Amino acid sequence: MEVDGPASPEAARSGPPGHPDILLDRDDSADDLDPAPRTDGAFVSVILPCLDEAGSVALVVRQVRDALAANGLDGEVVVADNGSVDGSADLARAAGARVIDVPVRGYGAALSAGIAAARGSICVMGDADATYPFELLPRLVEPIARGEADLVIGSRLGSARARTMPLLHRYVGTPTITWLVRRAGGPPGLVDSQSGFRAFRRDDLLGLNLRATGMEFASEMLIVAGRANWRVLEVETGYRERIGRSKLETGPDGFRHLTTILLLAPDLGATLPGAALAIVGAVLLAWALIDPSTVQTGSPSWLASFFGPALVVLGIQAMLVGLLLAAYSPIAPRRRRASPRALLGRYLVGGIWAVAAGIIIIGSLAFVRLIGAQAPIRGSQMQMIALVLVLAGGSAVATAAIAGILIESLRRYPPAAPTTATAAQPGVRPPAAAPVAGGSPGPDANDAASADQEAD
Ligand SMILES: Nc1nc2c(ncn2[C@@H]2O[C@H](COP(=O)(O)OP(=O)(O)OP(=O)(O)O)[C@@H](O)[C@H]2O)c(=O)[nH]1
Ligand SMILES: [Mg+2]
Repeated sequence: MEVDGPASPEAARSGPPGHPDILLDRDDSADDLDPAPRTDGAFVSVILPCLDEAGSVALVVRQVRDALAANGLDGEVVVADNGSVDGSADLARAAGARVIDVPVRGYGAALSAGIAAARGSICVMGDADATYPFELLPRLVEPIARGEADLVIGSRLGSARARTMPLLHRYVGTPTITWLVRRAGGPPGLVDSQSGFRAFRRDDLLGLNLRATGMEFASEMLIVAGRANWRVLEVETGYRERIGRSKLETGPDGFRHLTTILLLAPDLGATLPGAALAIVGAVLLAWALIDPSTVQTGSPSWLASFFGPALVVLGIQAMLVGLLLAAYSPIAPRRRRASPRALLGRYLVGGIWAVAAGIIIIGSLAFVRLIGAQAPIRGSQMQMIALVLVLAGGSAVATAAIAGILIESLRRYPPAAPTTATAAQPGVRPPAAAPVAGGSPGPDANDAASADQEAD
């Protein structure tokens, strides 16, 4: 599948689509690791997004530094903080991390800025709450360094327990979002889309030009990478009980994941569900029209006479939104589709015709009664059709009008460019940091100059 937006220029080197779905053993001990990981001397930056993790961040920084040193890896720990009020930044710095203060709040914003500021050619991201086993770092880094994968994900589900992950997340939230991510273009065999333990090449990731600022960053990365044919490898790493309070808010964060998927895949989020609703509604509506007992309260077809029109109208509304989003979304999969302007024109014209047809039907019924003629056969059913036409048509006109006004206002008054460290592009020159293990940065580590804010 082709990405409409700015996919990684490195995607082409990934070769043909292929997503090896290898799950390593579920033992999260480091015993079975290669004692001398083959990483070709790459400099590794481990990015820890951090918001009020005073209870764990220093421990995690030390764990990462130990893992780097134990495996003979050159590297650094970058803590991306934005707004911690519990002294996390100072604790992280004292433990040996380079702390960057990101002006835009949110998990995704922090990670984007951290990755942009990284010195390493290879980046690993992981939480600052001591849930991820950083001693398994080589499992994530090696496939990237050897060029065997573009993205390695440490999967948690195999060993997740009720105490480490709420059952709602384990059995409902994560599988549902993972299914949607796969359907929206993410890696086909993906199991754990919500793991925050991942490794990739810094420049490849920045080339994806991710925009999400919150937790939905996790889904966006997978969908955009999947569409760019990244080779994604999932390895079982396990998941530990968290230290401190979780920052994940099930409702709002789940909603942000869903809206991200809707933006990236409007067909999946709106057009197809809308079409399904409209078809079910049309069947019910047909039943209600055929069955003469429709208007008798309590009869089965009476229910059909309510749900039929309702589902048809709601389904059409969802389809209209999906088609419009697909037409305007710079990131939705490219396919043959009408130009946005032509589509709005069709909505307007089609909507006006539908409203007019509804008014003609209802007007005819009223006229017949007015001249005292016998009530038309199936008058109530015809009234129902008129109502559906007016509502669906009015919906199309309203959608076109709102979208048209919004688009025109954005054209005339474009929003100011964000002043954010997340506006990261390949080539950003990050600040220097003391290497953790070994003396020199990797061959492709960037120079020291940087526009990023480094809190001292
Ligand atoms: N800088 C920054 N970091 C954040 C923000 N929200 C969360 N984080 C960090 O991102 C990591 C992931 O957040 P968590 O609260 O652990 O979310 P989670 O891992 O999905 O949920 P748990 O399984 O409960 O840990 C943690 O290290 C947080 O401190 C934020 O707004 N800004
Ligand atoms: Mg966590």
